[in-house]
Amino acid sequence: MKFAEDFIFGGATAAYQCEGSTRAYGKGVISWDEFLETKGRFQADPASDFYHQYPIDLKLCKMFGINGIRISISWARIFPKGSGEINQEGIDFYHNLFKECRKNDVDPFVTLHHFDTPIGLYKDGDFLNEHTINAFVKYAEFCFEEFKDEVTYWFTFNEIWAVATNQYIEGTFPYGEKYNVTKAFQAMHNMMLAHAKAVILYKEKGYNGKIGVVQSLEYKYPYNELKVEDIHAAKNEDVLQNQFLLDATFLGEYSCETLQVANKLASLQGGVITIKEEDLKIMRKAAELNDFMGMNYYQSRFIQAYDGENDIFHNGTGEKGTSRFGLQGVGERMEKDGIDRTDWDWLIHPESMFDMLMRIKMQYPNYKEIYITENGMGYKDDFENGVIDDSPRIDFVRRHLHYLLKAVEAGVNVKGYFIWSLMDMFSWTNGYNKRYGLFYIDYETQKRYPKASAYWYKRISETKELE
Ligand code: BGP
Repeated sequence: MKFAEDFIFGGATAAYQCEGSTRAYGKGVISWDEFLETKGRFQADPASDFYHQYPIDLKLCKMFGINGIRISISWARIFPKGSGEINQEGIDFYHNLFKECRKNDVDPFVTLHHFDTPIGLYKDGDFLNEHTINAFVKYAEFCFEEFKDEVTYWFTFNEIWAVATNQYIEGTFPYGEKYNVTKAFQAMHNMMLAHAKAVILYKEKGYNGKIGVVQSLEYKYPYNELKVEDIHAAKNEDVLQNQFLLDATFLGEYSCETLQVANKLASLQGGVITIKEEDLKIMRKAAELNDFMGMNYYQSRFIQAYDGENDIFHNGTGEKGTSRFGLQGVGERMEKDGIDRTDWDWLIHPESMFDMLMRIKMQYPNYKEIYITENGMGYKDDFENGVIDDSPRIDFVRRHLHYLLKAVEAGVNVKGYFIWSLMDMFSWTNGYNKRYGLFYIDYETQKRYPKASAYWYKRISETKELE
């Protein structure tokens, strides 16, 4: 099993997590700035100081065989208030960044929204407010035109599910709201509508590149596959995280089964999801125009039926065994014998990535291309005189790449893999002790050090063979 000659061996980043300079160079305030300040645990400054260090990071890409980089544009660097006046300094920054990508033969895969809504729009309801949808489409339109000669691969959103669940169910993203399943569904639908509008606009203007969306998927298995209640619970979670968004992406509408489960879960809380026929018309059109889907894949879940009180605790420190997830009427996430976890309780279950890729091929045969746009392992790296032996991460990535190749062999069109993350960076709900990078960052000096995984990744990219 070998990787195709044109396979992308990428590294992923996101503006707010790596750029730093969050209140500098004309950038507007975003939802996270105030949220993190209120929490007082950590800030996104200077993070990996990518705003200044990007020439070094791109040089490292070239040296280490990394031929693709996921970058997100910070909406508030372009439109400090979300719409209206532009910030030329921000625009110039991204022009320079894309130039540097070309110089190093690294293809930029660019996301327009990676969790960072400008504060004014956020305060007015974020994507639950139609105004944000319209502002997003205008921002997208501006970027498509401004960067048309530099960017070939566009993603509208990063992880619509993560936005919805963390803002409205788990409470770990701003607004910090919990257990509101209806708002989560509504936000997902509205963001998919915004995505659809941006896709149609991109295609109607006849630009030369490709466009899609990044979804975060997790295979949901019943904890006890012989128990009908657990099978239902796994289905609930699957619709909530996967199927609702996959339907929206590839069908542009929701299947009967999807709607039945979604409406049932919303109605348990007395809520109603509003989906208009005119929205579906737009979404159906976009579903045909999408060029690819980005799939972020980290773990699977084993779910059992749950009727207890809502009880979610997020392990944001790396104290293994502290997370809990029980959502009344939906399900409870369980550990599973024989399946190891990271210190943040993420199940290490690479074969589930194969199951998910196969499921997409079977259930949505009109999908065109898939990129694994994030996969990687959060780990407390040891730094010993400049040497970072991160063998558990190598093992994690190797096993996932193995199942990726198996899926390709079984006929799934996977065009590339972006490790999360290119270098260590700020983690939204964990701060800085959860490292993911191929390159270690000493946050005091901002010096970069290749980890063992970087050397390993370079060999795979050069030989196209999995060791
Ligand atoms: C994804 C996000 C990334 C990144 C990654 C790791 O959900 O798209 O931005 O943060 O997960 O997650 P975490 O930092 O919470 O460990």
